[in-house]
Amino acid sequence: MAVKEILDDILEKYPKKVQKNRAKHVLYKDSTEDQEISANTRTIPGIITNRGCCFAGCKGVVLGPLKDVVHIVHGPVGCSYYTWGTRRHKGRSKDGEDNFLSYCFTTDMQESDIVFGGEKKLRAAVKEAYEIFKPDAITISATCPVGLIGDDIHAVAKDAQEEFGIQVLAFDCEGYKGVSQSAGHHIANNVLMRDVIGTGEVETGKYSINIMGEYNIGGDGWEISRVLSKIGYDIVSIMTGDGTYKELKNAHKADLNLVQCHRSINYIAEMIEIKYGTPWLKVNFIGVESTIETLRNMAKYFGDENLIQRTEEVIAEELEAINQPLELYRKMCEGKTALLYVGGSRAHHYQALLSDLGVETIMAGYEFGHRDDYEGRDIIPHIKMDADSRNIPDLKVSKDEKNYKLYLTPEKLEELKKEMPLNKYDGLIKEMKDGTYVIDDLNHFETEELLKKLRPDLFCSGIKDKYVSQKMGIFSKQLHSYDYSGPYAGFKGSVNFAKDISMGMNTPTWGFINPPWRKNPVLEGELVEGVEAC
Ligand code: CFM
Repeated sequence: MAVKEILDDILEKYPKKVQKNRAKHVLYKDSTEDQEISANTRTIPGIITNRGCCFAGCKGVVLGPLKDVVHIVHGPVGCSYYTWGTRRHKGRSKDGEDNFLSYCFTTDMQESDIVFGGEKKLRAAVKEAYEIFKPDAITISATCPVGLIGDDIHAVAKDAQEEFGIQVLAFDCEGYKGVSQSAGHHIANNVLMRDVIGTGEVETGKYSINIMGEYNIGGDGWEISRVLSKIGYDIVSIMTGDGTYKELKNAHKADLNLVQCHRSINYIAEMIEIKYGTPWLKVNFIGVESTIETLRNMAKYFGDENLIQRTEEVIAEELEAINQPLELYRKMCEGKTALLYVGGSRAHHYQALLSDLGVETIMAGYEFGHRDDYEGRDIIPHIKMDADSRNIPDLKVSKDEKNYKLYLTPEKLEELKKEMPLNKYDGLIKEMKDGTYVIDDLNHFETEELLKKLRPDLFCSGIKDKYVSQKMGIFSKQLHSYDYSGPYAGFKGSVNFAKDISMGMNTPTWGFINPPWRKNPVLEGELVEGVEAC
């Protein structure tokens, strides 16, 4: 079904210049060749892209879920609203703890602020927020106009910090800075690394871990935490889903860092190891088999017989609870095909879960993944610094003599590296079978072409292209928001996902879709099977 000519045919429809550019971002998997892909470059102007912006990556993705912090957006109200409820930041607080997730804070910049400057308004907003909510910390995120007119958000933050005696952190994350969300992740994470992590003094328990790159979409973080707590892990902090500023301050105390979304956080995991000695393990809690492998690797890292045994007990218990429903849904999913196009890591992670269900991924791509997300971590020294990387201030860290500690000897660590993904990850390309497609920064034109030509049973993507697909009669499951469902992580999450996609792919509704373009004689040969043209 998948043939290379399909890609060539799509590229041929572009003007010559665009064709040359896009050819570097698409790939037909062939394991007999050393394949390279171009990634993390700016979108061609005029193309309808699915990407978000730098501000969305900073405020919307990394900072937003921290529930005990007031996050002020300095900019027009739309920017604040867009990064507030849409990503479904879920956070529960214990009695007496702050939770500001239900509030949307903004300076609501107007034209006059753009002309005369918005600093005064920002100062007033920070003061008002402090006086009403008395949070432990406030963040200020800059949007495009702030950078263009040059408001000094750092001066405002510094003054407020002195006046109110709490941390006020400012982020230069204007939307246009860098390629899509991944630049924003980096800007947010660097400040958290520099000013927050390492400032706490809480004592940690046995088997202490941080869960990094987990944002609790649809409650994924809760499901992961449930299983880890059941085994006996002490979760020091989650960065940042259902996370808190208070816990994040102690992140340097853990004995192991788990990295779920490596795109958004691999460099911080690396910095924590340099500064505090904590190694990181690449984990994947999406999929039953991958969750089991992750749990076994974790137990092996700590090397405690009781923990290893407890891990096996919990795996057995969890499997017993899900095996029957999963088997039922597997029968409904077996043999189906999927296209995956999501931000920077889910197009990779969800292949594990789909494969558990017998669904084959025939195309996968990232909105803003870097070459290492596609080709594996070994490629990092060979990636040229692009112009956009210069927008992200380079943070250098060194050993913190007071807090540096090693859980394992360097020799033991090296030995374990041969057995598990410690401080490394393989890219998406290795995961894909020969004859499948890998496409970076897929745009709307290519999406439509691929859907028509490949006719998958499932298209996993986001809101911007969900209905393009469904109007063609192809079920689409949003992997960003989960279409208000979830959790999809861990054991129980796998059943939720299996149920949702089984229902979605098998509903007879698709047979009733009769879109107007079917009248078009050019497309008539490309009808979804079993549907009459109108
Ligand atoms: Fe990481 Fe994410 Fe993703 Fe990402 Fe995102 Fe998201 Fe995503 Mo939407 S942090 S890279 S910027 S896993 S919001 S929780 S689903 S694009 S694939």
